[in-house]
Amino acid sequence: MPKMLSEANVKQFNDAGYLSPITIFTPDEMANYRTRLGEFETREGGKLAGGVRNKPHLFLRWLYDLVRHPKLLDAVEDLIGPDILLFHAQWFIKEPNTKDFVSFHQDSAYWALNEAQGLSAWVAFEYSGPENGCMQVIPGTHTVALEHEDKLAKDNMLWRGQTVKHEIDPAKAVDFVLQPGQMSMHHARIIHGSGPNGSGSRRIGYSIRYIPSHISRLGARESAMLVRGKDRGNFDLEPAPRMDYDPDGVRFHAEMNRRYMDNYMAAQPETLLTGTR
Ligand SMILES: O=C(O)CCC(=O)C(=O)O
Repeated sequence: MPKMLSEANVKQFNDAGYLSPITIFTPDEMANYRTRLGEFETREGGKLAGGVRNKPHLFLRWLYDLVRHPKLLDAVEDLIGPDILLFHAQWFIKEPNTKDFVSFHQDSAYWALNEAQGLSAWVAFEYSGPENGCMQVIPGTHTVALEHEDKLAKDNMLWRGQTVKHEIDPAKAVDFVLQPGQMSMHHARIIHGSGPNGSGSRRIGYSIRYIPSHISRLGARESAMLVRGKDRGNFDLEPAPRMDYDPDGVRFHAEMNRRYMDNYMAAQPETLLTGTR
């Protein structure tokens, strides 16, 4: 019996590679998180750029609580099992009337995992819809690893501009329309991307990558956070921050982020690593 989702939800995720929308946080909980994000942005001088986009739950206690929220983890457990590592997370924030976009890609293409398993929970801090460049997926594309190329572009929010070398039929794209406090979940291998924000309001999501703990990396050893169940020793385990801007957490984050970025920028595409092409 699933803990939070329905059997039909689980089947939909397995068949189509995504599930959306899923309501996790109450309006009060999300209003509080939204305020905390505003404080974080102010302290970081406005736009979250560079390393603070990656895994700031390593030094922000409120965000650490969010990524371990029992309801959120129940939904993740229903799809990937009880032993769960949080492998990575990233802010995807689009300001009003900006050109930022995300090229269509498969996450697993550059994650260098020994199996393309796991999912991203994309938590909406504000409304996200077609007007402000919500995420889109191409259903059923999570079964085959496809070739990618790095297409760096000024407004592409992906560090490598990775783009799937595969014709995308826009008519097949499904929009993830989310209210604040809802999330979508997409499979590590599903083709997804998003267009620019042509609206007057911000689009804010924290995309949290969860994998089963039996998964390992093919590249250099990295860190991950055990959020539920048993560890299998494949990653260095990340400690909990005791408070916001915990000095140990800030130091740890800087080191882990450097390691993550080095590996990410050097990673070979999945098609070459696993010979799945
Ligand atoms: O936020 C977006 O538009 C894309 C996010 C994304 O690529 C991801 O969460 O894997």
